[in-house]
Amino acid sequence: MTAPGENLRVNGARLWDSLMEMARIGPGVAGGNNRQTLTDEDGEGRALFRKWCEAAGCEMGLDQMGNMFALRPGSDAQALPVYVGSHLDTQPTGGKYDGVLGVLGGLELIRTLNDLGIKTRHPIVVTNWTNEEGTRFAPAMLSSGVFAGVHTQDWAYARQDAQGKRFGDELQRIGWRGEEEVGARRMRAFFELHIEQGPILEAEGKDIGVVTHGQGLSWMQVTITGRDAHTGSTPMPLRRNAGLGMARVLELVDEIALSHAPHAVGAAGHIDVYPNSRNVIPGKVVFTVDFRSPEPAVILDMEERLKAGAREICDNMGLEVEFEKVGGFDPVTFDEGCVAAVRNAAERLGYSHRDIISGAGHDACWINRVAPTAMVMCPCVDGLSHNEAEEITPEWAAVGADVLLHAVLEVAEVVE
Ligand code: HGY
Ligand code: MN
Ligand code: MN
Repeated sequence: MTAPGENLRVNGARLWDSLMEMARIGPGVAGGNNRQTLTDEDGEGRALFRKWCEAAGCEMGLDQMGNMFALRPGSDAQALPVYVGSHLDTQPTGGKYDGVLGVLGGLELIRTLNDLGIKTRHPIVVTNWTNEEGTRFAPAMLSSGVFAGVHTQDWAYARQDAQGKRFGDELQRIGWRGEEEVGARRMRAFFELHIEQGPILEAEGKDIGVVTHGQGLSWMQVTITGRDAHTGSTPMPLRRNAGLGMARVLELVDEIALSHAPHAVGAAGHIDVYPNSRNVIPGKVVFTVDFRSPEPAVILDMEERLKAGAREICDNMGLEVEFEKVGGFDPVTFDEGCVAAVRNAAERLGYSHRDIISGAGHDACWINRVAPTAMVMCPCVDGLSHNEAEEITPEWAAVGADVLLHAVLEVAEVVE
């Protein structure tokens, strides 16, 4: 088996065109995307991805969570496939590249092998994981989690969005519920190409992030209950203001995360205020605290201090408080062999690189439980993501896809 030549590169222009064409589906209001999971726009994006994969000679598989698997046969049908991929669903104010680069970078890998007539012993499969973002249906990485045995399919099907719609019903409605059993597939390895979603690679002028670990995550949903009352006629001492209670808890969240500087982070991105009327003191608020750290003990400490501190704040204000863990996973150590394949590829291609810990969660974090897994990262402008202004350069996209291609070929074994 010979390592592929250094001059083997993807077609960066074709990759960029595909990214721009996919970005036209589910446009946001400020140049990004709003292609939330299991919406009609998600269905449209899936159809376009399937069309492209079939045009590239792939056979499309679909499982009962709507995970898509585009198979390029290898010379040895018995060899376990090497999987690549990420997710096509976006945040409501998402960028054009978060997840999409990993799916279409995988497709570009197939297109390049087709162009050059390169055969591999192991089959190669490009994957689109359903509902990575977890924004419409919590938690994040829902379907790769079912695939890895972390969640049951029934539990996932019962997840509801803000309108009370069930995941399983919406998957059926858009026509992307497959028959294949979730998690039945066996993988030789899984590689995910993703934008960094942080500032390190761009600031250090590095082309590639060799992802050795992923930090852990905790999503704690907090419900604070006070009493709706008139904002004008209710004397201040008589108020039970759930909104004020939340404000004090959010201050505490910031304090807790900063106490574990420089790596821990904490914030609340999801906040519902009831009744959310200009002249009613909020009687109830529901918000989700997102804590992250590379160290499990730090995550536990942050969760415990949140609960103790929020209870004290609410007791002093005559408010009730309840907690529900709605998402979470431990820090991840990726497979050394696959990480080395990524590092070797960057070296061989002459791209600058550095080891990095992923700040964001990815499907790779769950798939790492069932297959040797690694990630390739490219920089993004100002480290900005989960924002419609998310931006990368065509060069960064192509370099990331080149490294993905060479890392996969090292494991999938090129045959003469
Ligand atoms: O939340 C995350 O880290 C990922 O973007 N879903
Ligand atoms: Mn992502
Ligand atoms: Mn994301």
